[in-house]
Amino acid sequence: MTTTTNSLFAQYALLPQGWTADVRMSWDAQGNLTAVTPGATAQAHEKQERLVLPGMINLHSHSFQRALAGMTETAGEGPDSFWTWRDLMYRTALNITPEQMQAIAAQLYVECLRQGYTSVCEFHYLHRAQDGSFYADMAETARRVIAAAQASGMGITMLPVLYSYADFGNVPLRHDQRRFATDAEQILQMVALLENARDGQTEVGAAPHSLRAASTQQIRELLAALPAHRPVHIHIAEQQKEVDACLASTGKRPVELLLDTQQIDARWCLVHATHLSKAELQAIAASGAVVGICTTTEGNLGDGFFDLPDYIAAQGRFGIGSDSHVSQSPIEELRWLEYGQRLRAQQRNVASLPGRRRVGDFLWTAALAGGAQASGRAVGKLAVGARADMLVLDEQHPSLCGVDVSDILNTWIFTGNENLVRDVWAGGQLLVENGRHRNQAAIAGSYIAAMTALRKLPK
Ligand code: NGQ
Ligand code: ZN
Repeated sequence: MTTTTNSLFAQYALLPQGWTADVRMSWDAQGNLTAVTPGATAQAHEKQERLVLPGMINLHSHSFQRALAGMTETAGEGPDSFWTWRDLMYRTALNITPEQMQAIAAQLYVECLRQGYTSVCEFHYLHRAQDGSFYADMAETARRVIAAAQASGMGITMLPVLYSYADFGNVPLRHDQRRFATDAEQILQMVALLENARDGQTEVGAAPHSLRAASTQQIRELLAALPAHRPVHIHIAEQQKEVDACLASTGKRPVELLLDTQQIDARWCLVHATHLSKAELQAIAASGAVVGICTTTEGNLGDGFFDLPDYIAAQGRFGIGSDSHVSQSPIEELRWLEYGQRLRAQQRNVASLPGRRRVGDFLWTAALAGGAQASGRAVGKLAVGARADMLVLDEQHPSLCGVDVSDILNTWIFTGNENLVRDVWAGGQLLVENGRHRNQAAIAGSYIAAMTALRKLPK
């Protein structure tokens, strides 16, 4: 097999040890970095950039919900809540065809790539047809979402979701949850069906939806047969009502119950984990699991604040996700993560530790590490063996022009609303150049057609 080598020279690259001068990155035909060499000399023939950093991981996405963004912001009879939003979300979920799912996901991934995400973890639970039966291929819709990732160039961790119950105590699913219905064996079948989709850009894990939707026994069954090292994600403790229902049904809080009944370790991503006792927070940090914080969606749905200061002090790992896609920007996610904490504590510069005082750098690098771990893929760092996932910032933009490299992340994350990502590489492919994605027109065309059809349906 012939291996072509590609390379990029960066005047400054964000390496694991920090911003580093004169770095040449080379990668092979599979899109994996084969050399990362600081202190190099640029060659006349090679592509040269000023500011290069690893692409961000979006560790929690329900791509179909992109179709709903902006459509749930009108007050009902009230009071509106996460639960009333969920009813509206289910209505959209019931209407979407597999083709539309693919078109919507591709558009979302293009938007995310252009803003600096190069990987996504897709928490995928829309498995069945509108009538509640499986498609001829049980993994039909998961394949559609993977196809969307491929068309956009986004790296993906597909997480087929185990979803059996409507609430604690094995309450049967509601009629409007029929497209989600799966048991552990069916999820394992899907994982097996998707085995041949796995490559450098695609991984497959699994996700019990929540302790509301999957029983302790089912989660054990799933974990016992899932191939080792595959990521496992779960929604947990996102709403106070969920904590109360869990206590009423089991006598334990959700995270407490999870920790008591499953082996929680570094393969796990606990999505939201908003409502934690001090002991639960310490236990998650000690477990090595990643918390998936989805600030813009948590804000949109009124979930509450994650206790970031105590978690950071306990060396807890976290990453970010855009979840319902009210935002496709990692900058907005990280900015509001920090701002939420400032508003809550009436303090400044919360996301920091001794020796890691630059808040923007702390947030970006912590979210890279946590996101990479949650994705189960070799991403999130410019190092040999990792994917060649790189962002080039627009160093000519007035916000960044002349800014010392050590202030770049703070400036980017806390200044203005223009997109400062100029070029994006994922798996060694140049996908976004001068802000434009190479397939954006065709993908937007399919998205608009899908949305036009969906909007014509009776509400
Ligand atoms: C989510 N909502 O998708 O992450 C959940 C919905 C459900 C948030 N709290 C979970 N962001 O479908 O019940
Ligand atoms: Zn979610």
